[in-house]
Amino acid sequence: MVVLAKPPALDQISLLRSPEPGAANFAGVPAVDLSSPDAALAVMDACERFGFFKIVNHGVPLDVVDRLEAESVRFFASPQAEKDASGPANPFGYGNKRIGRNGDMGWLEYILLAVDHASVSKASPVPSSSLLDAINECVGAMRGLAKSVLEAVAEGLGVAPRDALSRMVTDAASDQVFRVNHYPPCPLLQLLPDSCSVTGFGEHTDPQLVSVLRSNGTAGLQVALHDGRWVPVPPDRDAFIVIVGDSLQVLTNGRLKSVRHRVVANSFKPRVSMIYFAGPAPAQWIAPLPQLLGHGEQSLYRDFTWGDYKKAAYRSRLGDNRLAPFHI
Ligand code: GA4
Repeated sequence: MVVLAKPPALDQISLLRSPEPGAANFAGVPAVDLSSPDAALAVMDACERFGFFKIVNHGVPLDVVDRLEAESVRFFASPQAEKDASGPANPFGYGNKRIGRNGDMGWLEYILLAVDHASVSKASPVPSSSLLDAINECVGAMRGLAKSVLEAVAEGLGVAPRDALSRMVTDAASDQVFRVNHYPPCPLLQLLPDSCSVTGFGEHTDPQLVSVLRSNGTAGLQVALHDGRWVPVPPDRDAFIVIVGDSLQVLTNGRLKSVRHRVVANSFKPRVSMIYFAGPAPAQWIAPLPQLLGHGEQSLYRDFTWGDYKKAAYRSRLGDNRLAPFHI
């Protein structure tokens, strides 16, 4: 057995085997133009086959995302003591390496914020007003994309009304979260064998309905295909990535499946990503839409509310299968 000596700074962070080169006859990340007439079909097809896709031609002005990227880079470059003043994240605020409350660690720092309606909640600490303005602009745009995606999913599933899913996340009490992640370069990676990567953000599924992500031009995001093979998602500054979450899996009675994803650190380039997580109101029942249950078909899950699920999620480890205990 080969025992790898980890450089001390990586002590608590797990190492991964990189995906096999060319691990897939995977044709690449499916791209969907939400303004095209067949968008609903394309969204459904990508969600069913892969559980993720990228939105191109989305209409979000690039300066909106560029501004948040620049503000984030500025914040993460500020002195550690200033950053620490907005943390430690519990769960909201500035976080450094620690993810959640149960010992998960990654090679990143981040800001995690609660969103009320379409802007950051007054209760979430944001380091500066210019960063807050930039985040709020992005929240508005990415929330709009999540809404359009969920409308397309409803249409693709043949569910009426068209807002049957999207209204869960636009509801005044909906539980939305926004995070900005900064993965600093990890030069120590060069001391490890080529087949090894350092965990930036460990593998997990997102608990919400959908997540909308945008990153700078640095690679790192990887997604597990339904057959378990990991594939890299090449960075695309001009696109948004959509990821199916656990709640949408249950709402569709497993027809769509949440997708495991992770981020690996890069030795030279910093990665900055921003993600909007579209969750429902705490009292919302997460159960298959009645129109999707055929005659005599039963739910694959026992009924629970988003509040129940979230409570359970915060007791779990990042990589746990959080839906397993709800399976019938
Ligand atoms: C994963 C998706 C989102 O980033 C997040 C994460 C949350 C956190 O970072 O506080 C969790 C994780 C995420 C799922 C399980 C729990 C909670 C860390 C963790 C170990 C903000 C979310 O909603 O769930």
